[in-house]
Amino acid sequence: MRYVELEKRDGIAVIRINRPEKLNALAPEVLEDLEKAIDDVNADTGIRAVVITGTGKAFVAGADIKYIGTLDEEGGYRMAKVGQRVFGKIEDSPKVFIAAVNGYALGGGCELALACDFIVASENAVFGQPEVDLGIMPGWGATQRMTRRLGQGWAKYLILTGERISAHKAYEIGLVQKVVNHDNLMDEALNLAQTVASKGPLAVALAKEAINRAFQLGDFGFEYEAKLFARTVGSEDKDEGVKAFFEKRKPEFKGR
Ligand code: DAK
Repeated sequence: MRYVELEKRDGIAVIRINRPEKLNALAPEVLEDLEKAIDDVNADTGIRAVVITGTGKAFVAGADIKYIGTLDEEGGYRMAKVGQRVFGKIEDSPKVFIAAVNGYALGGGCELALACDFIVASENAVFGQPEVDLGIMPGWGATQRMTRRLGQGWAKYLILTGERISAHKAYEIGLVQKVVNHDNLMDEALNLAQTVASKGPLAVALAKEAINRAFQLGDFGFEYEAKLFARTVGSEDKDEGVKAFFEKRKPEFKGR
């Protein structure tokens, strides 16, 4: 892959978007490489958690504006569908994805971070949905995922004004889960990845699924939670977790 590096160690994968000369802007070929990396980690049963980050001073400074300039309405729809498919593979994955935001996360970059389960930000990070400055609106999920995460007030504020906000402001409004010293960003993100990777894999995957569906299911969400909960209670992982608790040792989960 030309624009994305993929490393795996001890059950954790790191996907690094690597087009620093254009601030990691997501041109179609970059998105294609990102999809390949996501498909790879999703198919790898040895991987439990994934950290996505960027090379240089940007996480991702957006979709590629040069490419956007070439699109007509039909091309715009196709582009929306490709990005939504790729980001959907993150959201729907049974593995935990963490965005380690090292710098600019604008437009499609902020949408990529929003598709991840947690966002850990360097204190240098800048977030925003500046599409309206270009006369367009977000097309890779921000109107939906940001609204679900932050509520309509902040989603409208950020998407309709295009204002760029600091990591600390992003933390204050609940967009970001942790703000850390820039030099510690990867260590903090990897620690968080290791924490979730040490938990019951089935429990983590099913809890993520139930939370993902919280806004679609209405009251049926409680029934859905009960069904998924029952699967975890009937699992070998539960037997192991309970046994390990009383034996005062770390559990060895198998994900079933
Ligand atoms: N696309 C293409 N190139 C970009 C880019 C981008 N998003 N962002 C930066 N670059 C390029 C710059 O043009 C420059 O290239 P050269 O001039 O060196 O050839 C290089 O990266 C370095 O950028 P700067 O020289 O501007 O660097 P600075 O440090 O001065 O400024 C900046 C950094 C992040 C403040 C600035 O680059 C900036 O404002 N960039 C644009 C950020 C932005 O507006 N991002 C949102 C893009 S819109 C859709 C789906 C998705 C989307 C839209 C539609 N449909 C399905 C239809 C998503 C849209 C977006 O993401």
